[in-house]
Amino acid sequence: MEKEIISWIYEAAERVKAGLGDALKVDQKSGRTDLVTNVDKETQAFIVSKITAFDPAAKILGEENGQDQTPIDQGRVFVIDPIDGTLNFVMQRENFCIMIAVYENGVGQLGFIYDVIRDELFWGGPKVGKVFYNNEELSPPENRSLGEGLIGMNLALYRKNINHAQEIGNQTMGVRVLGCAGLDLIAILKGTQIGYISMLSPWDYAAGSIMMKQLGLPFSGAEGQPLSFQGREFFIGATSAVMNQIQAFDKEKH
Ligand code: 2AM
Ligand code: CA
Ligand code: CA
Ligand code: CA
Repeated sequence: MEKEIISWIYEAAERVKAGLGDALKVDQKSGRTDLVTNVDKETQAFIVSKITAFDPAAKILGEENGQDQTPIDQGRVFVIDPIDGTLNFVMQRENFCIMIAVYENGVGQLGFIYDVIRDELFWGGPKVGKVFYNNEELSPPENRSLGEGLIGMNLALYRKNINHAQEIGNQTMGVRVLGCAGLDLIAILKGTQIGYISMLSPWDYAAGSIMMKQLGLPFSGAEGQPLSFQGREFFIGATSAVMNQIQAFDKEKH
């Protein structure tokens, strides 16, 4: 299955790259900065057509095209974020990813994050027992603490200091705002960021969390509880050391 999924991702990416010079059809979703383009919708439809030909019984949970309500707990469910970082895609034509995850009866089996412009594919999970960066097996990153690295954050959380985001950020070497959840989760897998704090929907964290789990990296909701896979929610993913510090910090300050 993983070989097929990788081939769909590369084919989808070729289509996206072939259209990079074309005018986009851009629509607003919840507001001025929450956008969807024809490329988001077409990329999801393309991936869904490949999935349906491969496994007609599989279910789809995808951000676009009205497929965003499917539960992940029964049968095989493909979770798709066709373009993660749409605002970057529109404004920069880079710093966006294609993400796919596979759940079987609620258990994450495979995750894929592809940084299209940098040609960097991160993929793996329990189904293959490993995580790969292109063809190279990835080792777990160093278990660094807050003071020893950079943290990724959603800017609104930081600005409004939700769940002590500013105090947490101030203990790190620096806060980064990449505008693309997939890139932040890749950074944790690679060890170039010690964590990521954001407000995310299931398709934003599905692929990345499967690979994090495979490498022994924790992720959770605001109070350390499991993610709900329903709607948008507070997300923390980090090294074990940083996760412990954030949880202890929350208890101290309450
Ligand atoms: P998207 O580009 O697929 O929508 C931007 O901070 C990151 O958060 C992106 O990965 C973006 O995914 C995600 N995100 C989740 N919900 C969002 C929302 N309502 N508005 C903008 N970005 C959102
Ligand atoms: Ca979106
Ligand atoms: Ca997304
Ligand atoms: Ca998206």
